[in-house]
Amino acid sequence: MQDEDFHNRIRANAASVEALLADLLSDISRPGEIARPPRLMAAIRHGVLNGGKRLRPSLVLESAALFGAPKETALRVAAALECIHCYSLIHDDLPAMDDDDTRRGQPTVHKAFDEAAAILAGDSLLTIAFEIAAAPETTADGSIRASLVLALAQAAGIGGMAGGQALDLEAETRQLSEAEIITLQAMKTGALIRFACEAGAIATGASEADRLRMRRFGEVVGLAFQLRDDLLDLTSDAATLGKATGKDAARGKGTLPSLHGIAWTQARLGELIEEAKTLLAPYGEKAAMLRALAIYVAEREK
Ligand code: GRG
Repeated sequence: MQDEDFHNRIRANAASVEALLADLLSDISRPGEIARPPRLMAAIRHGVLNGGKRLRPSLVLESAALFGAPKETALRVAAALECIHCYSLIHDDLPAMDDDDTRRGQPTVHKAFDEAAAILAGDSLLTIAFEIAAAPETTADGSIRASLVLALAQAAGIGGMAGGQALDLEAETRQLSEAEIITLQAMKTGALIRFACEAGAIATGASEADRLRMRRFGEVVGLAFQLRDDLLDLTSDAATLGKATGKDAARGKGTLPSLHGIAWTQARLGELIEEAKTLLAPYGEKAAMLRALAIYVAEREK
């Protein structure tokens, strides 16, 4: 696939999900709601409609396209997942967690508004994600909606992202073993990415074999995402020699690139790209975009 086609498609994916998110997160109340507080909605939009890469939505849309899911289903699942991702970033930026002032080049939600607004914006995004997935507009098939909601809950919850964040906070007080680091990362960042890749198979009621194949593909992409993220951090910390904060240094000790070095990490990323290609091989050219996304995740510069 040509670079230009890939980037155009990523941009189109992002634009279509952002248009739906803007609609779903507008000030206008939906049926079943009593009212939408304008300041809460403004805080929510500040945390969502602010220029993320929309990687997870693109993975959902492309896995859905591979299995022939209706576009509306794919877009709504992508939007639901991005709401959960944005909630996690808003809460992660709070003083009780990572204590960050900027995100995606703008003030974090608690800086632009206040801490209570950021907590409530995150809570609301987590909740609306399930409302979006569970609504009949997602698909008329109730059992597929239930499967999507279940998988989304498992990815976001105790055994997924929230549990991974808890382990990550523990890592600030003690050195984790390599096995613990791998588990933490599979949960904290891997679980949502795995869901994104599996979503197309779930949304179309694909065979168990297809679902498991896409689940493994998602694990591989999640691992590559984290390794690349940690490698970018390691090389930018080295470039800013000694400018890393104590918190950055504590986190840096808990990554695979910091344990094994840059050459090992690059070799591992190469292996993961190969595994991703092997997993997608049965789908042939139909999986070209997912293949390109796996490579992009492993090689991206930001
Ligand atoms: C608060 C329950 C809870 C969980 C937070 C994912 C997470 C758990 C925190 C994010 C911390 C962080 C910056 C981790 C590094 C990897 C990561 C998830 C980066 C952000 O994802 P991108 O690069 O971001 O896809 P954009 O802005 O493009 O959406």
